Amino acid sequence: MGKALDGVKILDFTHVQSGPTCTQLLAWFGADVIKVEREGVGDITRGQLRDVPDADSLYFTMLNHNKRSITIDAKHPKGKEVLEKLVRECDVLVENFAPGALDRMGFTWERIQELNPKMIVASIKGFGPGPYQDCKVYENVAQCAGGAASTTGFDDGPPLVTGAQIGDSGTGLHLALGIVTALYQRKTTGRGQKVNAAMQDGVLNLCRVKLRDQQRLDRTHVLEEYPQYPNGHFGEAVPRAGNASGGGQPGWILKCKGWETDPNAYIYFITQAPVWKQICNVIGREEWLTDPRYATPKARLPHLTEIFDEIEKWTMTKSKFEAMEILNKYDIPCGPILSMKEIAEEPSLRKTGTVVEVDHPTRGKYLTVGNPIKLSDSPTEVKRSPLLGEHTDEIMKELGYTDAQIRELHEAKVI
Ligand code: CAO
Repeated sequence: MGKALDGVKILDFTHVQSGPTCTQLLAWFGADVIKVEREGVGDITRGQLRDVPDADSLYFTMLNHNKRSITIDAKHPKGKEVLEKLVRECDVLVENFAPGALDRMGFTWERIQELNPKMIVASIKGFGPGPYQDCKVYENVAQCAGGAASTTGFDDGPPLVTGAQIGDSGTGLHLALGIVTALYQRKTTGRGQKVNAAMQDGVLNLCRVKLRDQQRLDRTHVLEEYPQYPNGHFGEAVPRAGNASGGGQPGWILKCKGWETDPNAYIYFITQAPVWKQICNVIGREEWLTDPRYATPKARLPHLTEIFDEIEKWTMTKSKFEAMEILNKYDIPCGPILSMKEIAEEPSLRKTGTVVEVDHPTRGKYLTVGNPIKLSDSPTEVKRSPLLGEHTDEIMKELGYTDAQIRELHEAKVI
């Protein structure tokens, strides 16, 4: 079966996590992704956090599936010639260098347009135009500057970053959508365009509901679904809401049987209004149904802590999976706190290709997260990441270089 992006050629100048996430997605949808790496060095993540000596790290392998690797010294005149050929051949150039690095290499937007007016140039930077536009940025900087850290954690603790890589992988996902949109628009305009995704913007987009709450707080000086209500203090900015659900359906993380020794024996419990009756019945608090302090969602808001304490008395008598089974029967929305170990071993995730085992020539078998987006006509087959420069000769031949020229460029360490 063909793939959705068959025929699309990507010149992949990305490194570390944000850009590689984007191009990996495009590769999974069938694009030919040619990853350009520095001769002899490669993407810095190949050697970072290694668990197998001399083998590409999981950091690298898990972000660079289904790509081809070519090594080129982009600052050598002969290397630039190779790159110019690639610019002419490809549909999209994706990069996440520090601000200005691509220009310093000589590949300005104007130069790329001269070489290939149809080329789409997609970039991730830490910040958009403004006071921080020249800054180098990593994941947690973006989480802090995008509003995630100030709104994550507990009221009495410091700002917290989250384990979800919303700055890197989140922005990569945003950029991928920008690229396919630009490819679609090119069908009618015949022209390429610039696609920019700033990590601060990507994080803020994912924190949209907190900007919603900021404006509600400005107007009403209170956020009734936050744990600070009714006894705590609201300042000028949206506070950290602990494990509150952040929506119109109050929720919290509750202990389950075994919590004393298992750090993940917890369940997320949502007191959705339509199933309030079922919740009261399950935990044996039928009197709440008629008590005016608990009868309506609005009346319950000042009592949420007490309500969750009562529900927790029930969840503590069940394992998280037993609680799930009982609550699901009544359509009560809840979710077990799953450890990475449990996720890695979950058979249903293996079955859907969300968790995939891949074999690699130097590191052996490892698990990775497959494509989370499933297209019925373009199924994803996860192929191992390339070794450094594995496809250099193959790609050079496709560009029309002879064996003798390729040998010469190898000897000069240009490729
Ligand atoms: N041949 C020759 N030179 C190459 C090359 C190649 N194939 N590939 C890269 N280089 C050069 C670049 O041209 C650059 O040179 P100059 O500084 O002289 O212009 C140099 O390598 C370093 O590139 P960099 O500044 O992008 O890399 P860094 O490790 O110093 O910074 C990072 C990394 C991620 C902080 C920075 O790239 C960045 O801010 N990127 C944008 C935001 C982003 O994507 N961050 C998320 C990263 S994932 O957590």
